[in-house]
Amino acid sequence: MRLVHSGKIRDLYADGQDLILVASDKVSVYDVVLPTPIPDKGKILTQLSLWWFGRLADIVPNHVISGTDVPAEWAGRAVRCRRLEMIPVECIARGYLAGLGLDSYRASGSVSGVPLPPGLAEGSRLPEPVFTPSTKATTGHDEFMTFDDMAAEVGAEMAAELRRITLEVYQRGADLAAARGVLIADTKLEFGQTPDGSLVLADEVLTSDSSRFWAAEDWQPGRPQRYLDKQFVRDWSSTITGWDRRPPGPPIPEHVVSATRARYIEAFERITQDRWQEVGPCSSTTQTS
Ligand code: PZK
Repeated sequence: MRLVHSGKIRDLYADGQDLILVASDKVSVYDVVLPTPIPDKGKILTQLSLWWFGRLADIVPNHVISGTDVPAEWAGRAVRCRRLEMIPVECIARGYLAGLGLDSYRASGSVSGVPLPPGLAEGSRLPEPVFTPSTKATTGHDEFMTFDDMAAEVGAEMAAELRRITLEVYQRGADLAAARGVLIADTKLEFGQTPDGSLVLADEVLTSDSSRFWAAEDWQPGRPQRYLDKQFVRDWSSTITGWDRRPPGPPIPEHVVSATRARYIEAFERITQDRWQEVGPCSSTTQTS
């Protein structure tokens, strides 16, 4: 299989007309990939993404061909998908204030040109979810663009359709997850087009790598929120003196790895209300205690 794109965490392969998206167990903090994997992370996020695609299919078609018809070595962590013409904009919806959205609010009172009310704090819930598209930077960090910037790039009709679908996907996902104890502060969606021009939801959806997941019971505006997944890695890494947050990062100790793996599983189980079960080439013959 031909590697067509290698990301920090995931890889994209071509298989005939199709693409195979493969999620690794790598984890990043402060944008640096650490040398120690979190066992099963790629499988957990892939299975969660597949679960969401099914839950969202009445809103928008998606690129998934199969979550099982993939090479055995990648079973559970790979998705066979349709090759699309990708839209060159990150479609982001935010329901809470964090990250670059918070930075932009502090600097200008707005995000992507959308004015927000005064007095919001880090972690505040927004009066209503906002669409904050950003450029797909080839180098460095993505930058917010206004709706008009986006319309100039993809056309006014397409921009309006992407905003509508993005907010609908976020609203559905955030409502469902919140009822199950997970706040989805924001999420990034990627779309592509089929040869006939219709829009298709691509990439991964509503995972903790494409979104901010917070445990609902710990949410408290006015401070940095605790992530439901990699908080242990962040907390531990902040105690490493002599790491300047540039690559290579330090190896993660075993107790942090296992606690972090448990949090990924907890997010999966809370949201899907299903038990995490290893999916793999021989899960039926894997020994369980
Ligand atoms: C596509 N990416 C981002 C994701 C990487 C890079 N269905 C599709 N058709 C065409 N292109 C893409 C997709 C999807 N999804 C996605 N870049 C291109 C990406 C994961 C790993 F290395």
